[in-house]
Amino acid sequence: MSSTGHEQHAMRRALELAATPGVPLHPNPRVGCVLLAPDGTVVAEGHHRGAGTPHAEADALARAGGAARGSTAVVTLEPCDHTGRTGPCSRALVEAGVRRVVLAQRDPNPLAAGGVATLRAAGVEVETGLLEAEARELNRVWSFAVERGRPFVTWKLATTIDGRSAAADGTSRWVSGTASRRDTHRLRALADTMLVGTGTVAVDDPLLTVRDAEDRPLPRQPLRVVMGERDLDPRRRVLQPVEGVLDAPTLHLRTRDPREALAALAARERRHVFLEGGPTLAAAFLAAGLVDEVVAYVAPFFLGAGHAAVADLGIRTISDAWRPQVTDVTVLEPVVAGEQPDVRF
Ligand code: AOF
Ligand code: ZN
Repeated sequence: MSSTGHEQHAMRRALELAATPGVPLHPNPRVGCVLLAPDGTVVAEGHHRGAGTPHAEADALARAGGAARGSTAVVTLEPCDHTGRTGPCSRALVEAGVRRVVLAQRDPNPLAAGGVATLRAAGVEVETGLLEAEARELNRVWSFAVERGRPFVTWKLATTIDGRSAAADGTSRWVSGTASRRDTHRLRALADTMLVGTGTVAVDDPLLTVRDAEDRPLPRQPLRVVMGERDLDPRRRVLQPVEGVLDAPTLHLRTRDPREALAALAARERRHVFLEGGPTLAAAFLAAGLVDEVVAYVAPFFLGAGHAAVADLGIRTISDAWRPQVTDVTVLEPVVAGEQPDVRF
């Protein structure tokens, strides 16, 4: 039997619940669940609120109480089959007397997958793949990270039109304007890890926090990670605690190898690295094929000299260029007509 109209409607609602604002993005996926009575009416709704809290199914079952018996659970992810921070949802659904389960995305996490088999073995009818593409998109980065066993890497750079990230004297603050700085903080907040190299810490002394428009740190901060063999000066700002924010201390990974660094971060359940490193670190990740997304801020200036955003990648001919696919171009600062020559991007 394929899904009913009620179930399709419920899955759209479950996707909405999963995307409830304020739910932490990582290390767990966003998941929503709707329990339907046999006549298609809603018995209860639930969603996951972050690692360590009940899963979406358990949340909905708790709200439904005895009314869950005989219901259909419509859930955006395959019910888990493992005891992690909480118990297996497959067993909880069976014990609550749920008769049928309709799910969107199979669980790509090998530690938790297997719910479908357990449910079917217990006589529960299971339908998979309803609105699967939407569910996958909702947890795009999480799915990537658990499938590959390493975090997704977003590389952010800010350059002039001629590809300079700083002037010859090292000054760089003006390269990214107010709008791009704000946009950077918006994107940092989506990641669970900020990564730079020891060189950037020595030269730029960044804070690597997520801040609001008034420059105040937000309550939830990504883990700050510095990679490289060099010792760090304990006075650097990245090593100082963030006032008013409880957070893990900055992690210093004494490795040069991006693959090793990502493995160490995967072991800490990190799903999304925001790479703001200097040219050496960027080149190392690019050369290793470990950049999954690029966010490039291009400031409408020319320098003609100065520092490059990325070090030598060994590319000597145009056909060997690294060519990521362009998916979005946005003008962040208003375009003002003036006396200067026009630039068209
Ligand atoms: C969630 N929320 O609603 C569902 C999940 O460590 P645990 O016990 O929180 O388990 C996390 C895993 O459980 C997660 O990676 C995913 O594979 C599976 N299902 N997780 O966080 C949920 N249904
Ligand atoms: Zn679960």
